[in-house]
Amino acid sequence: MDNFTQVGEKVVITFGTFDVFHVGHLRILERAASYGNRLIVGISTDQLNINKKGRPPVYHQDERMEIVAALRCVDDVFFEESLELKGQYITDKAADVLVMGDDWQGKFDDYSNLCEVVYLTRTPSISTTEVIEKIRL
Ligand code: C2G
Repeated sequence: MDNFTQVGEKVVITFGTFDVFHVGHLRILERAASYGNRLIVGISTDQLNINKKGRPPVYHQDERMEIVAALRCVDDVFFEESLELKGQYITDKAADVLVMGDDWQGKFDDYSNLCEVVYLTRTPSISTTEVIEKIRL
């Protein structure tokens, strides 16, 4: 449990890069928050993105974190340094529910021994890649 979580609160955790923040990001965070009383968000570091996608995000990790932390539905943020540490983060934050978009469907089922695992439908027709492409045109 982190220092700010109160006993009896239902803690929801989710993870993401949230680069070039858009309405799909906002909607999944708002829906994730509705699964409990407290939403904690792991922001993928720039290095994790370089390892995963071979390029850094458009926005620096400190800016991505600042944007997500400012949202009304978000209670706390931290950096996600590695995908393999997810179980550790769930335990450290005493999360009751892990929420992810369904592009990750089935990928985190192993964590169901630590918390409830929920996949939510992605918002159609928007992604960071599409926004970048549109700006380029
Ligand atoms: N998302 C969504 N609808 C979209 C786009 C994204 O619901 N149109 C969701 C994704 O499913 C994800 C969250 O928004 O749950 C963050 O998306 P990304 O920033 O693309 O996150 P990603 O790079 O997939 O990082 O440990 C997991 C990773 O850190 C997730």
